[in-house]
Amino acid sequence: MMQEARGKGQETEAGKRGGGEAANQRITNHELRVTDCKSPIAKLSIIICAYNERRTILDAIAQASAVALPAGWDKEVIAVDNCSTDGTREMLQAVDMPGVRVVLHPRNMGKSASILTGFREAGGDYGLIFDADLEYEAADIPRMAAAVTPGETVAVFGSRTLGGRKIYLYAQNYWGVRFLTAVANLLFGGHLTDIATGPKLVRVDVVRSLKLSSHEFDLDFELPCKLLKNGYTIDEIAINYHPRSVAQGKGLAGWKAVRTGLRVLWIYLKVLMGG
Ligand SMILES: Nc1nc2c(ncn2[C@@H]2O[C@H](COP(=O)(O)OP(=O)(O)OP(=O)(O)O)[C@@H](O)[C@H]2O)c(=O)[nH]1
Ligand SMILES: [Mg+2]
Repeated sequence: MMQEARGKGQETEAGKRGGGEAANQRITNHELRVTDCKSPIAKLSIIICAYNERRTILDAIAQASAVALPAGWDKEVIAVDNCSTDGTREMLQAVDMPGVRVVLHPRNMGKSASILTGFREAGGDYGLIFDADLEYEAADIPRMAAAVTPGETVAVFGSRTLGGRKIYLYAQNYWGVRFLTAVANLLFGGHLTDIATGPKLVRVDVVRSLKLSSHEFDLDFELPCKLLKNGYTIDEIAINYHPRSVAQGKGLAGWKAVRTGLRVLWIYLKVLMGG
């Protein structure tokens, strides 16, 4: 088992690549320097994709809605239900909060399709993918926005491994992501530390300009590959991560994780060949 996720082994110098001696402290908001942000006004669309997440969906929306972004930033929350069958859909139908929009897919169309829907609906300059299962922290959203220089920054990814951290529950997941990240860097000339991370903040117009797949989870990997292939820079900051266990519903484990890894290599090949 890997190092326990909550509260250990995380880099303190957030926003800096390869911070080296990661102190045993979790990343906290006091390091934000939110007020230092020189950004002019920009809007962030927080995209929450949900499929059978009734335990966490309302918390995820409430937390995303409550985040205080750096000065000059506006925000909206877009929740996309991918035809959940566990009550998530009904919970979302009842959501009536200012700044929150709900989109309901007529059938399960794959996680990638939910993300594409979010970016299509986005009224912001930047879109940020925030998972509904709360494996990631809403508190990291302002930190990601603070890393943006509007007009210059194209993408900021939240990394779970920046600074040498190993905040995974399962060694297989950790090494699998390390391997897939290294291969993508090699093929597409990137310097990523965590290609599979959930929180990806990307300029909306750039996402819309890329031909992205709506199949299964392909977009998670296709997006960074296509950004790099098109010459865009992806910045990273260290973020917190609380992986759920298999007992808590984690899907990516065991043979499924191996099959997923093989599929990701196939996605890389397709992007390389121009697909
Ligand atoms: N699995 C799955 N997730 C979806 C789908 N549509 C939207 N999602 C959401 O996409 C987000 C990420 O999916 P997860 O299944 O947690 O992906 P993951 O974190 O890589 O895998 P886990 O290890 O299972 O947590 C969650 O908020 C899901 O609810 C879908 O069709 N399938
Ligand atoms: Mg998850």
